[in-house]
Amino acid sequence: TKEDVRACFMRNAFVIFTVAAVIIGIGLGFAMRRYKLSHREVRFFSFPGELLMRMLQMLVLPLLVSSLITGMAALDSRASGKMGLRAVIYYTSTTVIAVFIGIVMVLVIHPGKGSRDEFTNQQKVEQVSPADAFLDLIRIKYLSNLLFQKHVSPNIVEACTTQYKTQYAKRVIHVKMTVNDSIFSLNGSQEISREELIPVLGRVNGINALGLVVFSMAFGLIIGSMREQGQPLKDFFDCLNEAIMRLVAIIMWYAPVGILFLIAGKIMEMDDISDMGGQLAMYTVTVICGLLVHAILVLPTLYFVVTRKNPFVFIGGLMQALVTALGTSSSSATLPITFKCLEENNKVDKRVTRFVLPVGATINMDGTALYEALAAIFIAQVNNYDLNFGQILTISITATAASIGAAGIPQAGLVTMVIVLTSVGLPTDDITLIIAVDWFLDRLRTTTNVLGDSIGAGIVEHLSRHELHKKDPEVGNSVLEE
Ligand code: DAS
Repeated sequence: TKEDVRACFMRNAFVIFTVAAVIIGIGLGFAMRRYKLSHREVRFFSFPGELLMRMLQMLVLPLLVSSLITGMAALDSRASGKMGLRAVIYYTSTTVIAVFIGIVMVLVIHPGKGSRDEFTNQQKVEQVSPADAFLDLIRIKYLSNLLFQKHVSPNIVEACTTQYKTQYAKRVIHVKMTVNDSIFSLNGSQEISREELIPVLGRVNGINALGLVVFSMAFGLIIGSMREQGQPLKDFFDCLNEAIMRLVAIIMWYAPVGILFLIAGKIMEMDDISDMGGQLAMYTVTVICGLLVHAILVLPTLYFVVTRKNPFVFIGGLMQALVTALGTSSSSATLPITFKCLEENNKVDKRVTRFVLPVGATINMDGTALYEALAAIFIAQVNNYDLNFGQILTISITATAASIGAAGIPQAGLVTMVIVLTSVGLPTDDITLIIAVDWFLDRLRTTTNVLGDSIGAGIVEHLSRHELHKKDPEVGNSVLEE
């Protein structure tokens, strides 16, 4: 029908625009590198990208709450229980497989060959403004503080109070950070008060989605059990969800522009690939290989085995979300577009997406789990520290836990890696050794995370098809069935 043709054109147009935006963004970024803009000028240049991030992040909270509540209210507790169990089994198994792939890759390729001296001796150091150094410091410290350990872990403080310099960040930061009164002094002179710190904190503060997810699920189940009495609330949240999805439809037109500037801005700030040391280059290749094996081989195979459908057609419908994840490096910010792609392009039942996606985006991070296990073993290799089987097993468990603990915001996986390193006694300040390439690898693991969540929705929907199509006489027509 005319409607189908229009929908098909729109979907393909979006994909073409977004992929074109990535290509133009990369080209523009490399073209602008010759002007060597300062950090501030780059921030100004990539403002259209920052705008997209903020628009998407603004939608995440209301979308997460309304979709979970309507999703849970539409299912009776028996159906949601079965669906939830299937989702948890999927999340656990794919995360464990991802960790296994990460460990095998890093042990086989062994990117940390060579010595730490060789690694650290290749460093080139250049002074940066205290404000930029301070933002670096906050990103590392406060992400760990807000996301995981309810206090600034001393190891991390140690990492930044000693002079730390990495091959690519070219930053020498002398920082004295006193934890109690939260006064930071940079280079021994400048005092930065807590008042100045709050806006920066707000910026890096991830959405504590885990708590929100649990509340919304409980609340949705309760109003679902209230039957007619809860109908007004169900209708309200369903209407709120519908309104937000319409807002997402408008933002999606702007997404290619935002992604273009996000990628261009990052390329402009990127350090010269040419002087990347051999070990860091091999580490980057190892992570990319691991993520590709998981994203191109494991997840599509799992989807095909369970649903007997062509996984690449399903993935084709997700392109807009995958590219947004690549551009924003935040699975939470990508969530609105993931919803749109699954419900409109892949026609996944809304009672599944609204239940599975918000939970998945928060706790199911295959890319992050693979990355943290791999990076921890790489750091051990750089330190010529041989891990025994028990330690590798510990890394597997803590990398899985760390990926659950990481929020869907940029570089969360870098920060929760503190748990993994601490669990096997590795120096957590060695996180600074891999910061230089993290902005790029974060994009790839975020894309893998979003792919894992989306494939999970497709698999759970297929496994729950009986519950979804069976009318439960008590529940009657679910509010979501159109
Ligand atoms: N950027 C995180 C996400 O949004 C993943 C990570 O940091 O590992 O999924």
